[in-house]
Amino acid sequence: MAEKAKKMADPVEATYDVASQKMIKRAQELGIETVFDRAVTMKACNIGAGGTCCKNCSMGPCRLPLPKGGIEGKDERMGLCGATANTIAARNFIRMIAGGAAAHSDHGRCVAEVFMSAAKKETEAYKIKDTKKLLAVAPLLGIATTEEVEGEQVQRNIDDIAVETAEAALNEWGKAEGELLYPKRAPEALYETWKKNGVLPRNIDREIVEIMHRTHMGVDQNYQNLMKQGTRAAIADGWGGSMLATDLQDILFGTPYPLASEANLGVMKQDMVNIVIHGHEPVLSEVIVAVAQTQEMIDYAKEKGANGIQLSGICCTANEILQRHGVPLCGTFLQQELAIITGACDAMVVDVQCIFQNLANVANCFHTKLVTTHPIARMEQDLEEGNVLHIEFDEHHALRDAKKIVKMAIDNFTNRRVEVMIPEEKSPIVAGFGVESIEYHLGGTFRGSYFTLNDNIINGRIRGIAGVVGCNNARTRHNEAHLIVVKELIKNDVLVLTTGCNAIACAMDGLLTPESAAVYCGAGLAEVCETVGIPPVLHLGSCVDNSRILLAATEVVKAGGLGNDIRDLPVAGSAPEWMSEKAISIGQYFVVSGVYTVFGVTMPTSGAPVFQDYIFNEYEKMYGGMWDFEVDPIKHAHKMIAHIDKKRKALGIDKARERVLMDMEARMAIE
Ligand code: SF4
Ligand code: MSK
Repeated sequence: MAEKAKKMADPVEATYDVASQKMIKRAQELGIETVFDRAVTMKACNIGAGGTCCKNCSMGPCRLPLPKGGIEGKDERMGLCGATANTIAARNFIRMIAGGAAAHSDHGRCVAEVFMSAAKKETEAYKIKDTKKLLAVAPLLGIATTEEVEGEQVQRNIDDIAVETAEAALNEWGKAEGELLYPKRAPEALYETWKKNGVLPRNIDREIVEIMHRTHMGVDQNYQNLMKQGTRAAIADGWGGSMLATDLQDILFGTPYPLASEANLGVMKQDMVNIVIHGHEPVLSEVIVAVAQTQEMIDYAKEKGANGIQLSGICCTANEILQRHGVPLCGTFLQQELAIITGACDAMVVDVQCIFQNLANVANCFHTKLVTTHPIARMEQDLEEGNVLHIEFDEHHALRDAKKIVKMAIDNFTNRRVEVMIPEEKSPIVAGFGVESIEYHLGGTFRGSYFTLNDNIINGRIRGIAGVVGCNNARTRHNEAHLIVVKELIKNDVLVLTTGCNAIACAMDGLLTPESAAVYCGAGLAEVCETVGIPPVLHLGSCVDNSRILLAATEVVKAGGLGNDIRDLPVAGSAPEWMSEKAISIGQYFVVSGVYTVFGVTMPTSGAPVFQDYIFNEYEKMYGGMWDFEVDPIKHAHKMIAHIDKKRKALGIDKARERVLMDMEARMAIE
């Protein structure tokens, strides 16, 4: 009997991006299966997607499907132990927060440890680069930057400040007493809201561990109480682990400043050694960037017949090395397999998070060396002979590790065995914005303040600000929702701040250029962007850099004229194609910081309507922000715009938006 042909993805239905369509087709021609094909052949479970499948003990899994036609009267669904749909969904939801907060925060801890080595001068690979930022951050962790000498305040020794800052930062993960320090950076009203609701985090690790305890079989069975703990852990992520990661990375590697680069698979070069860096923690990739730029390595690449070394990145490590060094973006989360399928990837170096295990299978179809580098993120295959190998990174010999990896990639250049096919698509971009550079660029006449940004919001040129972030999800067309949501927002004069894979999607589509303002923006936003020369979509970095969005919102509050708290601002959040537990943690800290936040794809609360109503509606009274869910990207954007308009109305600045273009006759009538 003839074997039934395996179902494969339709490349055009699978992705909005033309380069990716070409590469999916290429993979299918070569008989290599990708995530896009598996998404067609493997269906997701609706009960799990709705949040009501519990497997927290071995009497389960207990699956509680939502009855057709919804719940009428009392919801009598329960698991064997009696756990209700609300309890199960809330437990699952906060376990996702724990996973996300742990990932971001452990990333932060790793950076803090490297920071400590650098401060103590135990490593030659890392040095404190941004002392100005060190002096700004140290007092936030309780470290004095000046001392009295002969009756005068003078700056303390910078090395002492660095070591004490590292100690204080590391203490935030496990201190025995008190509360996390960074939430005090939030607007005072927000800090008081957290205090009133009893959700101020004690330390980062404790809040994550407590989630695992509370959600163990037979512990916390009250969805509101469970969410209280989820909130503590989410704040410990956004205003703790992630914010520390961002700050310490800026001090160690430099605070990003706008720079030009390119994005999409077309940044790879046939005649060069291609090293693709993928993951989240930039500690090793920072050194790889430095080593790959040395004359010694460039000469070695030339000796092997290449014209040089082309670095590029996938996912958030990509965003990190882009924003500090201008290294081009190779692609988003869903393009990781495709980068290898070009046949030109001589080495892919991965660290932690968002790395497909299938990369090993794809790499073994080519000459590509797939290098795992992190002790906590290994692959089954990196123990075997073959293309997948483990070179464990350690900050004390980071230079040696980076050289070994770069040299190995160069040696591999001559081993390419499949015809190279790199799609030509790529877009120019301007990336690397942050709290500091927004202040500078939108400072207008009064450089170095947020007043001009606020002024443009008040006068209605800028209708509001949206944070659009998050992943790709193979259950939905790659990049489509990202781009429709963002374009609809900027068309309606909403300035977009972006991170993660949304930032890469926008980059690939040309939205990160100042020129895109004239093409896509409403008249007000276009005018602002053209005047100051910024894109309407500002790249703020990686997933941990969502903390930059929180701090930018705090600066807007401080600048005045738009209320006393983030909840008063005309702002909204969105993750149109989310997939990661980290996205749920980010969503939760956006929401409890006062930001209305809409998710696309699926919502892991939809199977428990009472619990969902709690975080979609009741939350607004408690925190000012609330969750929402909308798959249709146009409706998704308009829900955000409606919220922005609601806030403008509450602030009494809704009239300013109704700007009328007057002709001479009308002007004379006024005079
Ligand atoms: Fe089922 Fe309760 Fe065990 Fe969950 S904890 S699997 S609902 S018996
Ligand atoms: S990389 S977490 S797929 S944004 Fe940060 Fe992209 Fe989401 Fe990973």
